[in-house]
Amino acid sequence: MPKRIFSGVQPTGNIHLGNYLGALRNWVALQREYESFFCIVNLHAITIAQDPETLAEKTRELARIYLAVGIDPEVSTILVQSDLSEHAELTWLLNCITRMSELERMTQFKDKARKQQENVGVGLFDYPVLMASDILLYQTDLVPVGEDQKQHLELTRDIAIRFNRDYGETFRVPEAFIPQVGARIMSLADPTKKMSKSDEESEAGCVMLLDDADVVRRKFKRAVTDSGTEIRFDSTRPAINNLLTIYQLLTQKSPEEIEIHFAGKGYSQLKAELAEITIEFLQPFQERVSRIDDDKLDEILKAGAARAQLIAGATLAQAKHNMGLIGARS
Ligand code: ATP
Ligand code: LTN
Repeated sequence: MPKRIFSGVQPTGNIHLGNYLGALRNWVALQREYESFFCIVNLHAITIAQDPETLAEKTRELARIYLAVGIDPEVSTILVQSDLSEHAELTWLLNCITRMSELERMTQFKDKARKQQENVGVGLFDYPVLMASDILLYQTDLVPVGEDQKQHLELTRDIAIRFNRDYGETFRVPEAFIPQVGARIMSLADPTKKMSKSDEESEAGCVMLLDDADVVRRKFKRAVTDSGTEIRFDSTRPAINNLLTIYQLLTQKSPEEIEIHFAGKGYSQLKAELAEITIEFLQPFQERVSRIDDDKLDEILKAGAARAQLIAGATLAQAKHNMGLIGARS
């Protein structure tokens, strides 16, 4: 069987440079080496209340973003999670072998639950099991994600190993693919926090892929910097390190080249250059987003769901069979 990758992004808020540099960019780079499935995880999105109309719009916008960053629908499968009932159905089976204590340990749940206060939904608690179902349904080998998803991947592996042990070999045990550089892009407004689309306070620190040039310039201009003046990669200076990491990934230059380029220059020059480099990347990308027509998008998503269903359906049937979930004989 060919090696497979699977990954997903939630169609909530606006997709930012962190999502691109930590995840999407690597999907594009890996898609020709692996059989690839890229999902718009709208069932994950509803673990926090969403406005239905906005969610539907954001789902299609995210599909356009996948295409415009370079996911090629001829070689990769793009699917919307709710188009396949297998994701929710496998979640139920896996719920029955997952422990409360495992989910209580998830740091993303703890962070998000804190923000929700008394309105923490059962879905938010169960989020990692739905994610495990996504991955295991496709017999995935590799899951390209940012650093924040590492714990969820470890849980997915534990669930797969447990299921295989208790019910016989059913799922491939996946591995996380976390990039060495860019796995955790920090907020420009607070370099101790990751760039995040659901953190409303840090909107100023989050460069969105659909931001226009002036907004991008303003956000970089206002970026927090550390004390000191030297422009060097230095993990003890998180603000400058973050700006340089973004620079490195967008220009593909080596850290040495970048340090030489900025020797004797100041922070304002770095910020100004970084803004222009980002805009150069974003403008053609945004043009591609606006050029994808609705009918073409429908066609891609329908074909994606059909292709995905073949694999997801077979895995789910096997899992049900192995668990003894058999009724009328056909
Ligand atoms: P939220 O903050 O609302 O949870 P998010 O910005 O983390 O959202 P997700 O849809 O949860 O976005 O994540 C999509 C992908 O982007 C995941 O693979 C995640 O690991 C990656 N990612 C998210 N934020 C960053 C970041 N700051 N740096 C690198 N990768 C990131
Ligand atoms: N939880 C992930 C999104 C996600 C995902 C997946 C990523 C849902 N299902 C399967 C990889 C594989 C996040 O990025 N917040």
